[in-house]
Amino acid sequence: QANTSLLAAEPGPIELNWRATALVIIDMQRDFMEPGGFGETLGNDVSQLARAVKPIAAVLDAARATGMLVVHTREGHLPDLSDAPPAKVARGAPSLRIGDPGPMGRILIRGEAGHDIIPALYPLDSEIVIDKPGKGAFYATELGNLLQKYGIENLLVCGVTTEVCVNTTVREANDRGYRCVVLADCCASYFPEFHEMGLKMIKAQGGIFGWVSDSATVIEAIS
Ligand code: C5J
Repeated sequence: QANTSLLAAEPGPIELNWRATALVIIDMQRDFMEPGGFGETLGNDVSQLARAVKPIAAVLDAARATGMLVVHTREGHLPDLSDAPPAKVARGAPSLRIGDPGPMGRILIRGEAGHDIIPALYPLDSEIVIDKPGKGAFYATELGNLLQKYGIENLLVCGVTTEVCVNTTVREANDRGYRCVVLADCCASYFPEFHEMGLKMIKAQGGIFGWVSDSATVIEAIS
């Protein structure tokens, strides 16, 4: 594998130095993906997210084989909710609020079964796991420092949900100078139309927040 290659993407191809590129997998947690978690308590159809799992697993396998830096994120809060803004906890009309006991443990609380990453995409011990209290992966986390330490300039971004935590993280990363390539088939939303628009927002205006590509294109480029 060459260090640098041109990746087909929209709004146009992007030259990537793969040694300065990390795979970032956003919030593939049971609380969003499975019945009984945070996503479902908010009234969402969690089956909408399942389509992203296989493409992410394929990219993850390829990334692991090349030794690419892999970062997984998890949205959630401390058991005492001291990092959960009351305005977040109070939001909406969920059947269970953040911190309430549910079938997979307390909703969106670190250490509970529902907060953890789904078995199909479980991190290796050598991979970075970022616990984040917000939607963006940079807010109140060590992610920026870690990416700097590893000399990362580009992020391949996957995960859920496209318009919420993926978009927020991409916008944060873009403002910090990272070039983000979002892998369309590796993201999903409870609302298919938000997924489409979330991707369009990233690549519009000449790539105002970044680029959009897909799993097969990346796997071919790095394998
Ligand atoms: C949401 C996320 N949708 N990971 N979180 O609340 O996108």
